Amino acid sequence: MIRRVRPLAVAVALAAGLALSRATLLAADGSITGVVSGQGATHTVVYVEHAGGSFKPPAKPPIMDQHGKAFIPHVLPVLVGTSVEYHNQDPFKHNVFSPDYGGFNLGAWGQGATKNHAYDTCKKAPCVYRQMCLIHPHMLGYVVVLQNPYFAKTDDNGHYTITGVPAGKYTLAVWHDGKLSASSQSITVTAGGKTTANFSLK
Ligand SMILES: [Cu+2]
Repeated sequence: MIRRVRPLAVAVALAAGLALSRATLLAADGSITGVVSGQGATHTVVYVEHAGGSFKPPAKPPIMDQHGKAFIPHVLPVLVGTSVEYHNQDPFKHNVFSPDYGGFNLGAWGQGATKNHAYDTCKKAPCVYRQMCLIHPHMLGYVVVLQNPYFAKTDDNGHYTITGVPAGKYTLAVWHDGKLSASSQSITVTAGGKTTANFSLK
């Protein structure tokens, strides 16, 4: 009888062990949420200044669109090493260049075509690259290159949520496209917990 039960018991124990380690892995992450007030616009990035480990850029490049003579989104936060895909949806040519950190110029192209640029040379994040167009000098956007993937943009009401953050102590900072700023904050993320951090831009 024991002989017949034992393999099953081992299998059950193994499965339970696997399920437990998976649950432990998932529960080891927490989230950071809060409100950024006094922003007057929705173009605020909340980000963990530095996190240990190495991070892989997303396989699917985020898109920076040129539409209605504007960069959309106006602010695009990315993990260092990320390749950004540039689109042109207007029925005329746009150019993309940035004068920052040595600069780059992707040239000019018409509707429908796409170009990529990899933001892989940022040595000390955050690196803020202004997005500009030689053909339309009033166009201005931003790519904010960050050290780790724990960042979020605020919504229309200033709310933000950063999920999947490993438990630990971090410095949380904000970046705003205007002249506004706020002091960074020391925070602790706990396994499965929700840490609240609010900012007031001045
Ligand atoms: Cu343009």
